[in-house]
Amino acid sequence: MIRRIDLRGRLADGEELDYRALVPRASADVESALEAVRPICADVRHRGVEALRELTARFDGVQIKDIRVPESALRDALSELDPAVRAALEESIARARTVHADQRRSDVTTVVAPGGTVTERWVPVQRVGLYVPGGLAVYPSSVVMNVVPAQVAGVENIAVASPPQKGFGGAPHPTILAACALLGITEVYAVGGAQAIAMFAYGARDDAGAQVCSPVDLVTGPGNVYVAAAKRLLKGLIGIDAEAGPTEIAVLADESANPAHVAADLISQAEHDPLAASVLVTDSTELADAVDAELKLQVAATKHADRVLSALTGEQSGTVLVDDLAQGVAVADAYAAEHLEIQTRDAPAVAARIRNAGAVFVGPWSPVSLGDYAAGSNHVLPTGGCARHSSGLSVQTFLRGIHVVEYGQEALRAVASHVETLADAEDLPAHGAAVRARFPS
Ligand code: HSO
Ligand code: ZN
Repeated sequence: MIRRIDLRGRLADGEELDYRALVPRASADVESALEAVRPICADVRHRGVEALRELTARFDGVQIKDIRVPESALRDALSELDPAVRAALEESIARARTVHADQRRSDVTTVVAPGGTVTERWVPVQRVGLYVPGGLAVYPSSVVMNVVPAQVAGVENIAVASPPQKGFGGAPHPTILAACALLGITEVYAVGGAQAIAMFAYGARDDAGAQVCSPVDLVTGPGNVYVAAAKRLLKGLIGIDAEAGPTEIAVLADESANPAHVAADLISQAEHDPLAASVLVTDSTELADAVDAELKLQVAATKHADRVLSALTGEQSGTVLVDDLAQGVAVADAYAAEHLEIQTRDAPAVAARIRNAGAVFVGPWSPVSLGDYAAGSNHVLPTGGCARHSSGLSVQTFLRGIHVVEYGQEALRAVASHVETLADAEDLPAHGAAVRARFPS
């Protein structure tokens, strides 16, 4: 059911393989969503809450009076939350806090020369907007993954937006509200899609001119292609984490892997979206055949079989057959998966050779679903090959490192001639003069 890309023997034939062109990957189409999103952002910018109400009626089919969810609704959602879900969310939050606490940065002062220091001071972003997607599923776990690093970084002002749900009186899903309440978040908006990103970027006023949502400095969180397009459009005015695409899993496996587990993991991420990508990279045809057989069995029995089947049979998914694990590592690096599982003999050693991945899941007992909910790691990760240059959400996402430069008179004097020389070399003599003015001879 999943297509095969057979790379075996091709290196031996002397071929040079461009793995990035050979691995399965859907072409991202954020560009074509830009035109649809541009007027939406302009409308929110100019007409604020009024525009948000109209866009929400048009895109979500929900009439909302207030875009802001009352705090009482957050408290009610928490008190009505299933105790087992509450316990699971609490565990997820606790583990995420433990891991993210270790990402805190401390200020570092470097003495560059006698009397001359540069301090890197880590300062949290002041106000952030966290986007939690709705769509085919609801994601209280993504509330945790966005909020925890922001809170650990020390962000003072955190707002959350999530699409209103038809069945819930125009509020986001109650489990999302409950997760916000558990984390102490009180500012939540029932707004989704591109319009939510525009609301965060521009802020929004009501008809009477009252500020209902203040603009934020940074927006994070995954979303659909319109959310990604709005982020691209508004980047600069606001900071963004990444333009998230559909979720991806790659599994690098040898014949020691359990095919039932590999198939289950490929299906687990295919469940997100018909456009999700599931990629198996293996040097064992026996394993590939066994995974195929397992996929047939398991897809038939899975709840969201339709979208799983679309994802697995789409051009973005496939099994890549390689000569050996060394080539498997090269393929995995070229693919740069959002999630990469290593299901091989001596998995930690193979994992240590990986350079490009959003997150790596090592060995038979670390499935991606563990990381989605309760490993302590973050699940907002780079997709579409962006793991070649970017990391997932972390405390660092919410911090800025400010260089604080402090030189005394003698320290400046000691380096003044070099500053002047470089200023002259760039034909910017006023730069040199600014230093010389301090040392009249
Ligand atoms: N696998 C998704 C995150 C998620 N899974 C949320 C379940 N809920 C992207 O990393
Ligand atoms: Zn997932």
